[in-house]
Amino acid sequence: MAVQRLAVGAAPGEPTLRLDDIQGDVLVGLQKDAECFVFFAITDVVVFQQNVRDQVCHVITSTTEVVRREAQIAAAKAAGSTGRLPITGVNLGFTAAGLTKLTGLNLATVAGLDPAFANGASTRANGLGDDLGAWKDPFQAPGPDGVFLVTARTAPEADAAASAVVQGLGSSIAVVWRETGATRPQRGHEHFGFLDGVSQPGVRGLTQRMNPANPDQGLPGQELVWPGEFVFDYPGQPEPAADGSTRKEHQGPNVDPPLAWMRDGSYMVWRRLEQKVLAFRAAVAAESDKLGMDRELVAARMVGRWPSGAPISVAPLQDEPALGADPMKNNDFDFAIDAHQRRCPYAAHIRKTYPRDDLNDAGPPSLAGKAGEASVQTRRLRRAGIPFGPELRDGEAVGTEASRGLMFVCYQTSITDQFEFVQRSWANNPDFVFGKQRPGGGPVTPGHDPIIGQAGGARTMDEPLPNYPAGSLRSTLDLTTQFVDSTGAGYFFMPSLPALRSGPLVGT
Ligand code: N7H
Repeated sequence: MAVQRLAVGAAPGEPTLRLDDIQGDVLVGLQKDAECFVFFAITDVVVFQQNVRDQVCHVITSTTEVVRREAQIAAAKAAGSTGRLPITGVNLGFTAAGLTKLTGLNLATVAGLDPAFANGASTRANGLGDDLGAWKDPFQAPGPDGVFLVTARTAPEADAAASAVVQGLGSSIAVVWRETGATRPQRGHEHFGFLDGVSQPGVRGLTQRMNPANPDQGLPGQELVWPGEFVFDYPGQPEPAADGSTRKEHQGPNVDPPLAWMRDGSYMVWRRLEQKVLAFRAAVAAESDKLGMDRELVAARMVGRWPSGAPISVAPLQDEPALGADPMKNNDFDFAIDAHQRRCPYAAHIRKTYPRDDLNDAGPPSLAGKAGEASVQTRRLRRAGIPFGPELRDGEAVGTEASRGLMFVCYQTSITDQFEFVQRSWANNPDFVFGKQRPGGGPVTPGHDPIIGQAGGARTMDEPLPNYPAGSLRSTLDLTTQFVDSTGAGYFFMPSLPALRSGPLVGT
């Protein structure tokens, strides 16, 4: 969670966030080394609502509490403690089906409700390239009504805390799926071996400014985003002016909650993404042999970072662990300076999912990437996933690998315009980033995001071979399989704490 320094309290011209009311996972993240997700169906609405009011509400972890815990952890570390504090966190979300049961509303008639959320994850799966047939039964339509997120410092502690919450709800719910993830022995690294959680959008009103050279950033390179992109009833990003320019420090229109009680809530995307580690390694080995490249370099070119987290845009040829570990440096780069993907391929995972100033401008050349970047900032996600499944064991082989991967979580105020847009229009789209030229002229087709891009078959990525610092050798990464497969997903709404205490959601 060193991804942002917190400075609660609004800077002049920025909104004051109602941190007591926003659930803790949304803007900061529940502290965790383990997390149990409990998906449930509501079987008795009235009893469930009463139990939420009486028993669950007061155990939901707010953002204020998460911020307090961050300070507590920092103080313990400063005092030389290396152990983990015995902290548990609980958050709660509902699908559209769950909200319909609780409120009796016909969500189809609610103006402004995100269509992706209203229709549910399973109905959107095809459009994202998911293989619905591979999804676990509980996530097939109609899917669960809600989910508890229960975090702790160990898996047994998360499991025990989750069981206590479930017990408190008695027979008003039926658990349909329950799964616990945990940080890997190589802490913070996902199953392909890369440090995760390095880059997050900063949030105006919450993230401390650490870059004296740029008041629109938290840590150097971490753009500050208006909170309405993640939580309802705050200003969102500014809209571009007629010439395509924007003033980042000017707030955009308020992101109104579609229903009054959705104020201070956020949409959460949950995806159970299996990672085929052996298939990934086999593809990296075959492609590096073909290209005469070092394996680690090929894998780093696919991700856009080295295993340590060091960005290849800054360290193009070899890992620099000190760079990866330094939050003042590991996001301090842009892509427009790398016009011919010599340092980082256009389709590398981090360049596809957050192209920074890479988008071609609609505006005048003098804006140099800035207008494009303004639209990129409306596609940001606050990520909060956790790995699941065992470590790789001897005897596993391609095709018979154990189920392991990432339970991907992200927060936003529009699943359609944020998560789905990034997955569908960027990661899965071989033409994105559009309009790039080869060094000697001629168009570039960047290819798929080689980590999460879904094409239902063969995928390619342009220019795995670095032409750094100059050169124009053409190369293509050919991928015959996907290494990341969705095996379930859900779209949830995370209500504010006041909405869980009283109001139509809980029958008062
Ligand atoms: Fe990604 N990986 O291990 O390769 N991701 N991701 N992701 N991802 C990131 O910056 C990974 C997934 C984003 O701001 C890093 O935290 C894996 C989905 C975004 O520079 C690594 C899976 C989506 C960023 C991985 C997976 C995204 C990001 C670098 C699935 C959204 C920030 C560390 C199993 C559609 C980009 C870091 C930025 C970073 C990996 C899923 C999006 C190492 C294995 C589904 C926005």
